[in-house]
Amino acid sequence: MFIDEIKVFASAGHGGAGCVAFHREAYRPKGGPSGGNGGRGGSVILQADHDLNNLIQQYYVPRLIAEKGHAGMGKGMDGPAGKDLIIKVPCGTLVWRLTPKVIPGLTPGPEAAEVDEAAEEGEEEESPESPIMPISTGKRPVIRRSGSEMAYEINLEDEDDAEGASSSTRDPRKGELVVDLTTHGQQFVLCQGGRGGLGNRNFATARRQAPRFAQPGEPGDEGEFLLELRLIAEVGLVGYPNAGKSTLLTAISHARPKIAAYPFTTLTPQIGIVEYTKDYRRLAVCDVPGLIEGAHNNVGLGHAFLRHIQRCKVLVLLLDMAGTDNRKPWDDYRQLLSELELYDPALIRKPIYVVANKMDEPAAEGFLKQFKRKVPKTPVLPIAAGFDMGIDKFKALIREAVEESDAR
Ligand SMILES: Nc1nc2c(ncn2[C@@H]2O[C@H](COP(=O)(O)OP(=O)(O)OP(=O)(O)O)[C@@H](O)[C@H]2O)c(=O)[nH]1
Ligand SMILES: [Mg+2]
Repeated sequence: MFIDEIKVFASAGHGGAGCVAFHREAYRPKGGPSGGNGGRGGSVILQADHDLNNLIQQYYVPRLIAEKGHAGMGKGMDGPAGKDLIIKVPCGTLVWRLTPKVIPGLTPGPEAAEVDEAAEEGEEEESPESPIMPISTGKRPVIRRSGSEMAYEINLEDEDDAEGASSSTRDPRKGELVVDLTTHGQQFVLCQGGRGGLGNRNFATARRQAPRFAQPGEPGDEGEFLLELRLIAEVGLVGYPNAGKSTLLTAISHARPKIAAYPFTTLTPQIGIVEYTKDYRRLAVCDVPGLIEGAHNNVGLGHAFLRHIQRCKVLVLLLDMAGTDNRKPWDDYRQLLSELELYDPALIRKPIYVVANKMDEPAAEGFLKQFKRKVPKTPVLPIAAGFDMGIDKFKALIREAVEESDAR
């Protein structure tokens, strides 16, 4: 099973409570407060790993719950911290936050109402109808005080502007983009564990030598997230089913996807690594399942897998030049471009190279001539992936294209 999108619930550990204890020992009467601090709760941490290519682990375990911190103990012993939960995800995983983050103190609640009342009492000049502190204009300080209370001034109009600017990090369906894990070993703290509470020995003063209270621990962060995998490859192979994409991937790399003479043989994206023996350069090539007309309306396998070519630097449109099943290569070409554009207009702004496959078939030459006439000014590389014809030229083409796009 290939899973490239999965919703998870993550919850970091609650901090352990501080302890109320008093020291007891022979010949030390009234030994004083000795309650230890609670340990901090474990965090939920995501770590990118290049050995994985799939979010299948999160499909089976979608609740990521880190350990709680342990409570403090007597004799001044602090509670152990909860273990962090490290979750390995494939490189190329995007994390979207589905539920808005709750920031304690900033979320309106009963405490906020109390603050307003205090503000009213402190400032007599304020009108009784408006419990809200008057906002300043222009470039006054953004931190405002009223008695001992302090408030941040937030200009909501500015916030709206900022949201508009960061629209690429927001998606109405997926929420807010929090991180893109691309390099092996990269870590991201998805949910921070709660702080442990202080034990009563921290509150002893000269006037209050036997405090009978301690802090409770703080709750850890939690929320629902969407993990989305977008494979990382330099070159993306796009084409109609049966065009020979898997055959081409087999010819240029050690990948061994299934090849057969029926459409939709490949059901999940496949990655192959092309090696250049001269200078050990390596390129990752991604073969996505075939696209057909109407894919944007979920015909065939739909657009589901096109996200995996969104990170590609170069796209290769592979056309079946033999016109198998009475298809016309020029129609396929236009249809593929329109399907790519319907999915994401940014895809057709990438460098796109056209490769004509199955040139060993007798009909292919004629079709190629017609194609060049119907789609002028588009260079076409003729190959026959099944017979290793033109493979070296293809490898050189994709390398040059990737280097060109890197230089840009
Ligand atoms: N004559 C000829 N047949 C080829 C060539 N390349 C691939 N084929 C045949 O075309 C058929 C489809 O090849 P695949 O590589 O499975 O095609 P695909 O594009 O991966 O197809 P899907 O996975 O279904 O999207 C197979 O029967 C191959 O043997 C070629 O260069 N010449
Ligand atoms: Mg295939």
